[in-house]
Amino acid sequence: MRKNTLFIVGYFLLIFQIYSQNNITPQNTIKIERGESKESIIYKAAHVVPTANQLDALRNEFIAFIHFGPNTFTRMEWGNGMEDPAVFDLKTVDTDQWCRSMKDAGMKMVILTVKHHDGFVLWQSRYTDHGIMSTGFQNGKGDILRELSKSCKKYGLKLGVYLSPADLFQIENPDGLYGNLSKYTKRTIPREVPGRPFKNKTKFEFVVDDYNEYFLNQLFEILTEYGEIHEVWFDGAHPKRKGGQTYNYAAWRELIHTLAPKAVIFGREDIRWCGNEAGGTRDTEINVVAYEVNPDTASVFHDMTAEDLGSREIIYNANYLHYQPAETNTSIREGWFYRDDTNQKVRSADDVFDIYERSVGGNSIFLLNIPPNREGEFSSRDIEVLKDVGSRIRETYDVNLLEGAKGPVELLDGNQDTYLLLENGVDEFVIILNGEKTINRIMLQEAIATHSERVEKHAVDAWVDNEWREIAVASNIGYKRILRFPEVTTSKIRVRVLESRLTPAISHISAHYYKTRPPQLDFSRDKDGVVTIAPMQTVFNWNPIGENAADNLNTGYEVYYTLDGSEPTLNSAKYESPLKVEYKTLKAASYINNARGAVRSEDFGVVKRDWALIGVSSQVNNRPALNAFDAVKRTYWQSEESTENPFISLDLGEKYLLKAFTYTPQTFHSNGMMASGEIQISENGATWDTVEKFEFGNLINDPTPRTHYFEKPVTTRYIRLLVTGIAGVEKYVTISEIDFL
Ligand code: FUL
Repeated sequence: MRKNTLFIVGYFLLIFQIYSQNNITPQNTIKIERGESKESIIYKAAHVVPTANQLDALRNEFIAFIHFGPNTFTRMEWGNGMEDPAVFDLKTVDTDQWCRSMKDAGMKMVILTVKHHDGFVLWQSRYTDHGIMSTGFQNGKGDILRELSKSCKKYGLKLGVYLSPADLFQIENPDGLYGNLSKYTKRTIPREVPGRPFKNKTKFEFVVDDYNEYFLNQLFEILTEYGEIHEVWFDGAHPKRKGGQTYNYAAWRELIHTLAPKAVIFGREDIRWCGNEAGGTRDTEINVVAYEVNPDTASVFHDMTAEDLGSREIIYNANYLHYQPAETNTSIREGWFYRDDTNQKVRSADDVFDIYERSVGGNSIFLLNIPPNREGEFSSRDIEVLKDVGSRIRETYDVNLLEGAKGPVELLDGNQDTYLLLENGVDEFVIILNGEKTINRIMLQEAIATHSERVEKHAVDAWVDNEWREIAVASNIGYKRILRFPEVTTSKIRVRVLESRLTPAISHISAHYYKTRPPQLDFSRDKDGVVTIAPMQTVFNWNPIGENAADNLNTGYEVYYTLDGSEPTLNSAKYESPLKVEYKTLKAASYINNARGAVRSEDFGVVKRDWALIGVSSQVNNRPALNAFDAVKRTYWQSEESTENPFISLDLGEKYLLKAFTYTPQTFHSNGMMASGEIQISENGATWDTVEKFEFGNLINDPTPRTHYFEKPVTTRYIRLLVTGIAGVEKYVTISEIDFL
């Protein structure tokens, strides 16, 4: 009796503590006090909500990135800042065509790299000559941002700008402003330039140095002269730094908030990077994230790339809780810039649609890069993919199979502002369909604007054979969760919230059907050159009760392939069992009846079985040089730390005619990435001649295989790879695989 009374009193005290401490209204950032109880922290987390701009950004869902500049012409991933502006040899540009394709894909906004790391500007800046004004394009009068902003208006797209804080032109050029150790003094932004007045008369005064002044002046131009800007994208990547240059972010932010009040800032407090450039979204992408310092006033870029940013365990140790959605950014092509239409791979529509469902349907924003080519257009291959993806999105998600269904009306009314509160012990709801329907997708949304993200785990059941069958389980919902499962025919579905923070508010449920296509294929080759072709194992965010989803979905298909570079058809060779492929391009596609899936193509080079190691600069104990050519991606060679250039020399067993070399980096960490090197050959394996030099950019963020095509093919048996540059600070190299084509 006494014990019970104490328990009840304790319980009420706890509730009182939570409510008295935390009688809070929803906010974008909430401070956690020292020694605060777990319950109180959860209470606060359940009140962290997006700003109006963040909510709009989430509702954009699918947006475009455009990487365009000197790299488009030099075919580099990163320029060095010393390029002659004339390399940007553009004759025509068709931004209407870009916008039409984005609309076809269902995108709502486009972000243009108005200045990438090389410092070259794509608009008519008053503050530099290093840009489009110094090229032959439209006699130096061209302005890509202007063209794009006009097309955006015409096609109803929002516009965003990527302005790289890292600026190699300003670093390398002797009069460059970056890291020039100039004094911090009071400066007026914008600095007036005779003959080029601004229509916008706003003036700012900031105490900044030369580079920050330059950056602010440029922000002023792009935020006032090109219509409403909806996103400003700050890249955290820095190929180089100089002079201890720091950024006056408080000034940048004040200027952005004043001049572009609708813009979200990427890389800072508004939008975070998802942490990879491959299109991966976390299984649990919670946008209520933990911060040590106040994200609204912090002066440095935050690393928000850890796997877990917002679970209970993480937020219990936070000083601030902040709402910050992730952007899942990736490129439709290998690399961020256009290179060519022969060797540069383009993602299939299957791939892009899969990323769409996992990112948008995983509580994040999908930012897909489509790099225009040297004619200033999207290449036809990219256009086809965008069209196909757009029609898949419309065909799947514009048809709601809960049309006419019965259940809580707030969930079915198509209005994101109405919601069902799961309170008073109710943690599930049932929807009665308008007859039997075959479905394989469910979409759920929470009322995040008012109630934050509260669901931590949920399950969906379908009524099959007179009982409930669980068809999907996932963690959070947030802005949007798309659940994917093998098709089921049912007349009733039930959603169960299994774990949550306070009372969840669900605003939407719909059911859909995606017509499954013949599966995408994957190749794997062993040391003997034998290739196995199998359906790609897509990552599904659901647990279909012990079933292997990918295998279930991928039935009834056949695979046809070619080895002569031609496109596979039903008349090509049929794949029955693994086959040896050496020195050839393998192209394969799956078929279900007459429908063909995406073509998978890969150049396979010299088989590595008879290769021998004839020299290596050094190797650490458990990472021997042999790992660099064992045909196993998991293992890698690591040289010892040294200031000397690492190298590895190989005997290929016999003479081969080689036209390219592929470097596959290890993906366990970002140290030891090979940024540049030389290919050397030898007659005897003793004396070496350099025949090729290569450079690879952006390996730390994007550790995908890189191929360097030789200027002239070489014939050799002995070959050496000399590493002349390593990305990052570590002075050793890591190589998962070397291949010669
Ligand atoms: C990275 C950059 O280094 C790449 O070149 C690209 O712009 C990508 C979006 O961000 O950090």
